[in-house]
Amino acid sequence: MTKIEASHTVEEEFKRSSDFLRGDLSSEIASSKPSIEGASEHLLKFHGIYAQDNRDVRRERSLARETLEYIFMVRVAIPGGRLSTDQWLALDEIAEDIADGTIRLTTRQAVQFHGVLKAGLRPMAFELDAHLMTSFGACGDVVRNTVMCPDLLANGDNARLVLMADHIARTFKPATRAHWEIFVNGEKSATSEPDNEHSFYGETYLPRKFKIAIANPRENCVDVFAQDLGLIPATHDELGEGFNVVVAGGLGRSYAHPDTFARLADPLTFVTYAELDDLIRAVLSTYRDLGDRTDRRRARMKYIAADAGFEQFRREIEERLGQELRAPLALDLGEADDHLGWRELNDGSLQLGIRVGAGRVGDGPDGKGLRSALREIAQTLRVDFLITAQQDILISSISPEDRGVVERILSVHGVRGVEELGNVERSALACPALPTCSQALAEAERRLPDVVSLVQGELDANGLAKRRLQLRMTGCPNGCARPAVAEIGIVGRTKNTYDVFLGGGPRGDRLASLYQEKVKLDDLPEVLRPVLERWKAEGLEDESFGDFYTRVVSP
Ligand code: SRM
Ligand code: SF4
Repeated sequence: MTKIEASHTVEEEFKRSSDFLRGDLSSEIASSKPSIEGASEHLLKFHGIYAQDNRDVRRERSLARETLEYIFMVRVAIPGGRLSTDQWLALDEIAEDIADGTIRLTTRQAVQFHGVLKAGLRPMAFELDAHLMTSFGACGDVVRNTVMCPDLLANGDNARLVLMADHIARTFKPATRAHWEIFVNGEKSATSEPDNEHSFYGETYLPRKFKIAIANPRENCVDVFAQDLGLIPATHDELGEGFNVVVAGGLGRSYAHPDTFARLADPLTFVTYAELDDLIRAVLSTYRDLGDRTDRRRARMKYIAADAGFEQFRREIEERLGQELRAPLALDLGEADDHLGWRELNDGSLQLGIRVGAGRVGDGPDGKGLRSALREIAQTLRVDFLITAQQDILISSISPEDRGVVERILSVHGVRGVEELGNVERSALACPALPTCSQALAEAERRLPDVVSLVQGELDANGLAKRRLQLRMTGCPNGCARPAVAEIGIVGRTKNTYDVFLGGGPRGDRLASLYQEKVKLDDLPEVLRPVLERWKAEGLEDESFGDFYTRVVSP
């Protein structure tokens, strides 16, 4: 395969001349300017930080010739989404003291803080480091936060598997000490890291981000086919335990670039535990060397596989590995488990999954709400917290005798149990979009409750109230809440309109197709009514909406 030869993007030069992600960040952070721009803004992303402005006041400030309201978003990488009570309490304190009072759980089991001022960046990094967390590598052209089915973590009897998300995070995190020097104060850092950058990253790191997920072999709650590299535990008759590996997925698209598209990952091979790191390195080096560094919109690994053909892509990985890849084993991934409600774990302890609307953990104006409830639980009991890829939170390792304490605290704070939720609400996802995301074309998280009511209302009116329906909404086609694989995907097109995609499903193994363009949210019930009516009339018993749509309406 050949390398794309043309002039590289300016971002490539920013990386190359940054002395392993240092650039001018130290002086920029110390300056009195409220914002950070240019090369430093790009480098900042590797440190998990996005320079943003409050878009709700952008226009009025511009008209009044005032400076914009500059704020930062900080993303904390949390491998597999697992946190101790101390870590949760530290995040809660950061939300209160440094950010906008909320903790935003992400679709990759990480945490985001919004509304952070520049002066808060160093104190936050220091606080995170003191609790063995970091925002470093949560964004940027590197291996991102590794997601993992919470059931593998909390119920796992295979010690190697339980540690896998941590192992990947440690092995593939950039090794430069830049973050600790700039933000945490080098030598004193608790999570001190080695000095030399990995050879597989080099000076210019990857062409763009790279995403890894570890799925439960029984259910696809992590959307493993949306990843650059997905690992699905499997057992080979002769070789024993290991992973089926799928590669070259990705969901982002851009309206302005018609040659961008969503792609599902394809099965690549089966590897044993001992072979895994070398395989990941071979895939990463293929991507590092052959990814398009001339156009960031087409720089993801999926485009190498799509442009060259999957067989050619596979051969390139084999060449780098120095051996033939064996065939993958058969896959049988079921529908995603949302992990909500009470369940007993293998060790006899209990777990409670709580729905978090669009991942936003906060309190109401009366000071009561999910954030306070979780804080009180963390202060009272020694439990684990697990963030799911559905933006929800699980309280895990609860002693059976403490169940009443947890229930009382949640009820005092008005946190609803899963049995009180409507079926659409139960699985709906939305990205942050306005007012923080610079790429948002339309609202998402803030309008999700209205959209859920509209769609649930339509189900109720059609006698479908008890049927599950998976709805995901984003403010643009980058697809951060993974609408491209949802039964109903609502994707921001203009300020007030959305493209509606139908036909994905909870197994995450099928792309939804465009059903109608430029729909106003108020018109959604009318737009969906004909297909929902057909689902009721023509659907097989227990056939999901996505399966029905793909079988009958748009085969
Ligand atoms: Fe995303 C960019 C939020 C998961 C595809 N994503 C962004 C930015 C950073 C906007 C920006 O570039 O300025 C958003 C921050 C907005 C804000 O104000 O907070 C953002 N993405 C999110 C989160 C928080 C959505 C959520 O509701 O939870 C998720 C954080 C994940 C994490 O913890 O690491 C998030 N983003 C995803 C996913 C889903 C996934 O990874 O499972 C995707 C689709 C999968 C994929 O990567 O193909 C996704 N985000 C994108 C893209 C398109 C990338 C592409 O190459 O196609 C962008 C745009 C970009 O990178 O330039 C983007
Ligand atoms: Fe922003 Fe678009 Fe991602 Fe939503 S989908 S957070 S609008 S980049």
